Amino acid sequence: MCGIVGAIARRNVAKILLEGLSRLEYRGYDSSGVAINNLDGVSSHRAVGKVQALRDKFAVEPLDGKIGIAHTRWATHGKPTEANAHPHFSGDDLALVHNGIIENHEPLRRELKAKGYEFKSETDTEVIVHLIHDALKTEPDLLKAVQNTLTKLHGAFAIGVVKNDENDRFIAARKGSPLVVGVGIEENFVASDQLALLHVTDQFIFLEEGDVVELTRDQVTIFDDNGEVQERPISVFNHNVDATDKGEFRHYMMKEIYEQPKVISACLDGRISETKVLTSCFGAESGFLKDIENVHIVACGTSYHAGMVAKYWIEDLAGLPCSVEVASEYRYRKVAVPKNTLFLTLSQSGETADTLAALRMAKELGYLTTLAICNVPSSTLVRESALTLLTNAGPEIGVASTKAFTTQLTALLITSVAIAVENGLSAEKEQELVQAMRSLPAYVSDALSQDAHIKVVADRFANKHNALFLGRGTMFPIALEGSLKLKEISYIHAEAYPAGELKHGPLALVDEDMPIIALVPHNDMLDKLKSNLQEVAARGGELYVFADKDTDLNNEENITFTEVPKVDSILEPIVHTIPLQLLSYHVAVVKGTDVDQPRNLAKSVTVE
Ligand code: HGA
Repeated sequence: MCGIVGAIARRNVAKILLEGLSRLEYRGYDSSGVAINNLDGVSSHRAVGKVQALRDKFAVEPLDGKIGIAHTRWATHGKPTEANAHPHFSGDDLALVHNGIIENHEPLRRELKAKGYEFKSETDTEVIVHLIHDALKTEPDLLKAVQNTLTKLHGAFAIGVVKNDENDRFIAARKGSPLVVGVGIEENFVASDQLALLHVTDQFIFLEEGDVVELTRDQVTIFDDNGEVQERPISVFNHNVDATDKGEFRHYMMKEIYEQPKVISACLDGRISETKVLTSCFGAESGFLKDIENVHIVACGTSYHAGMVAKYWIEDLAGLPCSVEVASEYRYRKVAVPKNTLFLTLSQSGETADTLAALRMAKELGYLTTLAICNVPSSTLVRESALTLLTNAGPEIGVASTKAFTTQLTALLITSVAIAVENGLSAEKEQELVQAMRSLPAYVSDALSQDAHIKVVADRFANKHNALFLGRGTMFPIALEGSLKLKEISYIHAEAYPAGELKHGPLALVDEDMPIIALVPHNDMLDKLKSNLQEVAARGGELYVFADKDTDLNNEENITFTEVPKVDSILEPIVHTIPLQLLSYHVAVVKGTDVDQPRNLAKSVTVE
């Protein structure tokens, strides 16, 4: 979602802010803006479109100053226009950037209008800056005026505030949206994500819910939501994982697809031996595994699809009931929690607003414990969960998730086997599964070798408006994920169905124009799926089959066949994901869409 950067230094901060925005652009990219405080007051540039449009304005009219705030927007309230772009002002001297949603903005707007404030935008954000301005009339200290204002806001926010006569500090705060402080030498920063600041520092402080922070050049003072000063630890970023460079690849998405053998290895590393899952990977408290009687998995989007695969694994291997639910539904209903239920969340960023809200709700509901499978060690989800299994995928910049998904699946497989071991899985079966996992990176590499063939296949999708994905068993969630990927980046309408559901409705859609993408597992579902394919072929549907060659589907007429390596069936959902990622990628490239930053989407969904 939106990205915020703020800086105070002894040098001009304009370049620092613009570079920070470019690094944050994956979060939101409909408009951007910067406000810089210098001795003449606060001046600003805002522009619709990508950060380059803002850079173009700086090229014509540079801004120069030693304190500034900046923002890249993913609109929630009001169209992506220049008037709605942040920073927002109250008068000429007070400017603010905001990530989040102010839920009570309507009554606040009415109150402020009654006091004579004029609104220049349609955003919920603008109320905050006028409220601070109003508070300053009775409380001239900017820090206190901000603290007083925040008590009036309902919803989620991370903010940065500058004022023209404040030449030695700026204020930032967070509640419900992420914000990190970057600590430099005689300069300090804030940002929505530490990636935005890696060009200026590697020392970070992760703010807690409700924190307000005063940043001067030499000091960072953090106040909790009771106004008490708090010391928070500084973490040092490991530069080996700064992957904000595309390398030889044309898009981040392709780079991230090709990183999968390496990051799946990193995810397995230290979590399995030659024969066993090493339960120490869940932390000192791995004793919880033997008490689990149920599992509830809650996630959003691609992570939800990973959770759906895990349901098959957990029920099959451990024989325990497992339910999977999207977080935006879970958080707003009354949930019945059976005794000894593990609450498991999945999120790439660990900042997904709905998943965090679900976790906070679950913590009140008497679960056995909470486990987060997440890619970002410093994220709120990790900090607020009792246990964590990191996916170790490294930064994922492409909006369409690829390596985060396959490493989530890998982490879920480790978790499923660990739970199963406590529920009667034999040592031989555990060893067999662990051996299969050890070969996973090599199979994923093999799957990537179909890239050139898939590129040719993708050409045939360029003029399609619809596509239907079919799978059975663990391949059904992979079909869902494949169709989501195609929708997200190529804007082709795609649906996914369990293949057995075909004749209960979707078969009506099948004609010569409809490509059907079938994921064929090589297990006891094979013959059933072959029958489903016959049903499609009989109606003239164009069949694209992804299967291993021993399925004997490669020589069938009317089938475009893509070979997937033959693997142990437990690995099939992970290995079958690879060709679908490549297909979506190449279709998007043929169609000329913005692969890494598809329209209307943002990487880390930090608002509801
Ligand atoms: N509500 C504000 C900020 C949106 C946001 O944080 N998106 O991620 C707006 O619409 O400008």
